Amino acid sequence: MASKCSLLVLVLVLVSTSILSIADANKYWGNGGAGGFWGYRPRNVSHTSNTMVVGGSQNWRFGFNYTDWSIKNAPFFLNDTLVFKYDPPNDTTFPHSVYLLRDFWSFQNCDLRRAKKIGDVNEGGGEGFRFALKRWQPYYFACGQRDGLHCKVGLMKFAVWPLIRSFY
Ligand SMILES: *[C@@H]1O[C@H](CO)[C@@H](O)[C@H](O)[C@H]1NC(C)=O
Ligand SMILES: *[C@@H]1O[C@H](CO)[C@@H](O)[C@H](O)[C@H]1NC(C)=O
Ligand SMILES: *[C@@H]1O[C@H](CO)[C@@H](O)[C@H](O)[C@H]1NC(C)=O
Ligand SMILES: *[C@@H]1O[C@H](CO)[C@@H](O)[C@H](O)[C@H]1NC(C)=O
Ligand SMILES: [Cu+2]
Repeated sequence: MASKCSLLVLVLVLVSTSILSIADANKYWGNGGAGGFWGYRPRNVSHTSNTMVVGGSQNWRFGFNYTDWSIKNAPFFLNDTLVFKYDPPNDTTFPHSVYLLRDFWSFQNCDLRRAKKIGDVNEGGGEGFRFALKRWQPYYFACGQRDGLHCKVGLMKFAVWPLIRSFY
């Protein structure tokens, strides 16, 4: 009899815990599904698009791991805007730029031969160079300075494939 009672108590505890966790999960998922899902970084879902400074407070510079940054700041959505901030060159600062590489192979190899320059060395000053992810495609970004050295050695490259927001 005693053991039946404690079994009943145990079952009740288990049931109520699971009800509580379901309620918690609903609260968590009830934000439209755009945040928190599968470890995604929660976002302000009332925004239709986000603007992000590439590299955060590190801006666009030699030696910061932008692959790592892009993984930690994923996912990106269509119409999100990336902002590249880099000082215009002078006697003391090194120039940077922003190129779109053509394909994964060029991205892997930092091959700039057929790349498209989208932000030149003077465009990263002030509010920075802004680029909207308008299309559902992979974007391969890289700094084009020193014939790929900034991309290769300086880690100034990353890839993003923006998601369609309404699906998430
Ligand atoms: C979300 O964005 C809206 C509109 O910009 C703003 O009013 C609101 O305070 C934001 N909410 C959070 C939690 O940041
Ligand atoms: C940059 O970050 C990526 C992802 O976290 C990691 O795999 C890679 O080893 C890092 N590269 C360097 C040179 O630290
Ligand atoms: C992106 O923005 C344009 C206008 O700037 C709009 O026409 C288009 O529907 C938007 N696309 C998405 C997926 O939000
Ligand atoms: C070069 O640019 C940096 C960053 O904008 C600035 O701090 C520095 O004073 C500039 N140096 C010269 C010589 O203009
Ligand atoms: Cu650079």
